[in-house]
Amino acid sequence: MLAKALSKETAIGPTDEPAESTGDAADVDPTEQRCGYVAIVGKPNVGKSTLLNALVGQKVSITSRKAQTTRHRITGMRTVGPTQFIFVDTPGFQTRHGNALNRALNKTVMGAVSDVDLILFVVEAGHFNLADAKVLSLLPANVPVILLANKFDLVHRRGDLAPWLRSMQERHPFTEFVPMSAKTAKDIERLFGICEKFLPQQPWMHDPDDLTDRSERFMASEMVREKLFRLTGDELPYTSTVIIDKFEEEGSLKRIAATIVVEREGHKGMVIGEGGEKLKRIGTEARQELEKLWDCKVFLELWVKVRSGWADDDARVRSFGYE
Ligand SMILES: Nc1nc2c(ncn2[C@@H]2O[C@H](COP(=O)(O)OP(=O)(O)OP(=O)(O)O)[C@@H](O)[C@H]2O)c(=O)[nH]1
Ligand SMILES: [Mg+2]
Repeated sequence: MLAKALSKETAIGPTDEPAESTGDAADVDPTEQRCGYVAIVGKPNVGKSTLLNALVGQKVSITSRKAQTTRHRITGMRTVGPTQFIFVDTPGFQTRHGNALNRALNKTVMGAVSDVDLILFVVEAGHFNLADAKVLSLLPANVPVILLANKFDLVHRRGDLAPWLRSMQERHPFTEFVPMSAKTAKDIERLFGICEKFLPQQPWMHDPDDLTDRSERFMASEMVREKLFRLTGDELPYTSTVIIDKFEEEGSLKRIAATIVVEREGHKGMVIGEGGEKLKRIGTEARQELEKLWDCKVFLELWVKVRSGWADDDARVRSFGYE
């Protein structure tokens, strides 16, 4: 499990300020502790993972301007005073193609919302379309839902938001409306206060320094995937994935070998780039992030393989680690 014993530079607060330190377990009487699950759901690309990272104060979930970045249920924890928040980031709910990968992603979303104390339903402030409506229709009736109108910084005429908010009120009995930006520290602080009252009084489930329940191996594959998403143009379809072939530790060095799996021979060239330039950059940037995250030296070796039709093949999708 990845804990907070990480280098100071990795502390990415929502903006320039590093995240405030978490509570000291010894200071809080277990009978006064609060702890609970908060699921973050919404259509692709609305900023769910950006929000999770800001709430946790560290990058535990990868982000990009492309849709379908998150493909797993990713838990991030933060303990503030007597309260331990366990946030659950989810893939953006897929409404377009019904391939095996998208079915697996949607199953992950549904599994994540079934047993939580609170749901943050994330939309882009001022927008609501069929894809948002589909996600909303799937939320369980017995869990409080907060409407989180994200990317508020992009709304130029804020007065226009009032009629939109009224129309949203008619769509679902939301417990609260929170217009905010996942990239603004003050908004993130405010959100903790809003969510706290929904969490039950019960002992913490994690060490207050834990950041995520995901393994280092998983973080390595995700970091490579993030760079792949960010450094290749829109031409590379989302049907690529990363598998870790080797993860070895030698003292303070981690040796990792990973394979980027793409669907077509042509995609392979896009990932490798001219003279191997693109692949080299993906590797360098992923290695640098991992070295910061773990505060140790990383040796990362990358390969590219073609597996045509993997995203349409249930067995293969499962074998690549999707539920
Ligand atoms: N302007 C602005 N951009 C934001 C905000 N929050 C997120 N973004 C951007 O929106 C894009 C998508 O962010 P992600 O956090 O990857 O979105 P997601 O909902 O997790 O996407 P999927 O995992 O694909 O479903 C990125 O380019 C973010 O930088 C915000 O509050 N304001
Ligand atoms: Mg995401």
